[in-house]
Amino acid sequence: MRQALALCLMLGPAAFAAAAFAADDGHHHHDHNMSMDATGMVMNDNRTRLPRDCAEISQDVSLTVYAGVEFAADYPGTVFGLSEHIYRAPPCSRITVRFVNKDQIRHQWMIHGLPRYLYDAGMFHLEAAGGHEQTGTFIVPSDHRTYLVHCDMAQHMEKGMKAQLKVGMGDGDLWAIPGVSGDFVRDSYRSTD
Ligand SMILES: [Cu+2]
Repeated sequence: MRQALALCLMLGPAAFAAAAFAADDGHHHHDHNMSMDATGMVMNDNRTRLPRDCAEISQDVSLTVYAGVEFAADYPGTVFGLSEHIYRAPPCSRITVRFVNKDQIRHQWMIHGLPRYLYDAGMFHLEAAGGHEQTGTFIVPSDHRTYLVHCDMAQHMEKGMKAQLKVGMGDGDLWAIPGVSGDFVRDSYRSTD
């Protein structure tokens, strides 16, 4: 229950109701938007509801993403890491993410900017407790766009857990994606000045 309360402080009243429910049955809770247990949670899972601008699902895409400090080694200045910092998917595709946490602390794979009429706060969110994994699915709209993915635990994004999903051609690169853009790249060519 202590864990559930801590989660509520971060997520607000709706999460409190869900978390309290989960604590009551001791195992697993499902509602429209969230499933959670001791290994983590999946929020705003969507396998069936199409964005308004998609007539059908264009393709199924599967991603496996590992989180772990070992993946930070290649990027100076980072502490936490993801095995991949850039993902690609076609417009109107259905994306299933398997998020495997190799660390002993909690990590998240959270994507922003999805349609709010399908996803609360425009977000799809996997959270895996240390040593656990979570899998969930979401469907992206038809526009060519670059979406922010990050871990929302304090300081984790700033320390390396930032990534981007390019749907179609995307619409540019986000700032400070390890291996893609920002300080991590700038540092390496500054040394040749
Ligand atoms: Cu994290």
